Order: sequence, then C-alpha cells, then structure tokens
Amino acid sequence: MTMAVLEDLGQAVISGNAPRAKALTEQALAQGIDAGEVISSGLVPGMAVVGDRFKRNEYYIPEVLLAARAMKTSLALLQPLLSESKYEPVGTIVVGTVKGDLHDIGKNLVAMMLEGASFKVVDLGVDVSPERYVAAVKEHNAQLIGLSALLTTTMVNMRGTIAALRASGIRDQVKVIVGGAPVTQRWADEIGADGYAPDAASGVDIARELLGLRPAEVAIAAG
Ligand code: B1M
Repeated sequence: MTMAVLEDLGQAVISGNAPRAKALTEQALAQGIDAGEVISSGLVPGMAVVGDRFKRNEYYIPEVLLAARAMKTSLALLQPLLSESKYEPVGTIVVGTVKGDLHDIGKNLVAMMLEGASFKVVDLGVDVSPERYVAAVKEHNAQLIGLSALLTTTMVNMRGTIAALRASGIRDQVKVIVGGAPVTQRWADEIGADGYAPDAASGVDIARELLGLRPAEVAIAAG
C-alpha cells in the first residue's frame, strides 16, 4: 500500500503532472513515508524513465521540462524535511552546476542532503564559471566545493574549474567533489578531484570523509 503512492508519484513525474505530484507527495508524507524514501523510490525512478524515453526519442524537451517541473514541485515539499538541522555547521561547501550546463535537479538534491547533514551550503546555481567558483570559495572560506555536470560536453569544465582553483593559489585549501550522471570515479581521478559521488547520499558521506568526520555521526538524530 505504501509503495502504491510512490509508484503513482513516479507516474506523475513521467506524465509531467505537477499538481498530482504535489498531492501524492503530501499523501506519502501523511502516510509516514520518509522524505528520502519518497525521493529514492518515487521521484528518481520516475525521472529515470523520462531520461530513457528522451534517449529513445519517445519524449522531447517539452515533456522533459514538464517532468522536471513535477519533480521540483515535489522536492519543494520535501526540502524543509531534508534540510532540518539543529546543529552548528560542520563545514562550508560551495556547490553549483558547471559552466554551460543548466541541469539542476541532482545538484539541488545534493545541496538539500548536505544541509540536512549540517553543512552550510552556498549554492551558486547553474552555468557557473570557474571564476565564480573561485570567488565564492574565497568569500565564504569554504573547505569543500561540489561540482555537478549532466552533459558529456560540460563535464570538461570540471577540469577547468580545478585549474582555476590552482591558478588562484587556493587548490590546497579546498577539497573538490564531483558528481552527475556522466561522471565516474575514473573521471574524478583523471581531473584530479578529491572525491566522486554517484548519488546525493554518498555525496554527504564523501564530504564528511574529506573533512575527516566519521560517517556514523550522520545518523545521530536531532534531539
Ligand atoms: Co537534459 N540531458 N538536456 N534536460 N536531461 C540529459 C542529461 C541526457 C542524459 C538525456 C538523454 O539523452 N538520455 C542528455 C545528455 C547526453 C550526454 O551528454 N551524453 C541530455 C541532453 C542532451 C540535454 C540537452 C542538450 C537537450 C537539447 O537541448 N537538445 C539540453 C542541455 C541544456 C543545458 O544544460 N545546456 C537538456 C535540457 C534538459 C532540460 C532543461 C529539459 C531538463 C533539465 C531541467 C532541470 O534540471 N532544471 C533536462 C533533464 C530533466 C534531463 C534528464 C531527463 C534528467 C536529469 C535529472 O534531473 N535527473 C537527463 C537524463 C538522465 O540523466 N538520465 C537528461 C534526476 C536527478 C535526481 O539525477 O541529475 O543524475 P542526476 O543527479 C543525481 C546523481 O547524478 C548525483 O546525485 C543526484 C541524486 O542522486 N549528482 C551528484 C548530481 N550532481 C552531483 C554532484 C555531486 C554529487 C552527486 O557532488 C557535487
């Protein structure tokens, strides 16, 4: 019964029905389903179907935009639950989608989860130039930087961003985490990033690891 509402939510994303996605998200939360579960078992599988149909030319940009809107409507309801944190920040991370890339759903999810795990998140949005990342790291004195890319044509800008950090003399002060559908551990190694995360939850684990924090502390509930 619990899963039925999440399956319906996935369908609402697939059909790009934002009002239905909103209603089903409210319903799932009312049934006591955890916000993370709503994302991983409802929204993400739905968006995976959309991506697959897009690849096979069964869906075009308008359908994908509607699906993205439905997913964002649901995420807006889940955000306060994921970002709730009663702790002092464990560290500051600057996040953004790299230059030339406008995909922000995955990056937003990573940002929400990091906030929920007590990080101060400075979100620069999409299409972020290497210079803007560098400026933000300096301004906020960040220990971490998170780069997201969804296109094979833009992931190269991760390399450019790391080069810009190096050129401005702050590469050693900041750990770089990369992620996004086309990004792999191998790519992360090749461009000299410090960490790679295949999904938002492991993004939090890597961020903590790079700051020398124990993973177990993530699980401590606010009290
Ligand atoms: Co685009 N698009 N898109 N698109 N789009 C992809 C990425 C694509 C794989 C679709 C396909 O062909 N199957 C394809 C890329 C092909 C390639 O590069 N090899 C593609 C294309 C081609 C394009 C355009 C070029 C299409 C065109 O115009 N002809 C265009 C490019 C625009 C641009 O950026 N300059 C374009 C546009 C769009 C929309 C605007 C319509 C829309 C984006 C809306 C938005 O984001 N506001 C869109 C969407 C929605 C998609 C798909 C269908 C879904 C992406 C998504 O939101 N997934 C996508 C297909 C796919 O990925 N299978 C596709 C859900 C999200 C939760 O997952 O973003 O992977 P994801 O994030 C995950 C992990 O990757 C990871 O954690 C997240 C949560 O677990 N992660 C990180 C992400 N960032 C991380 C950072 C981290 C750590 C983990 O640390 C910092």
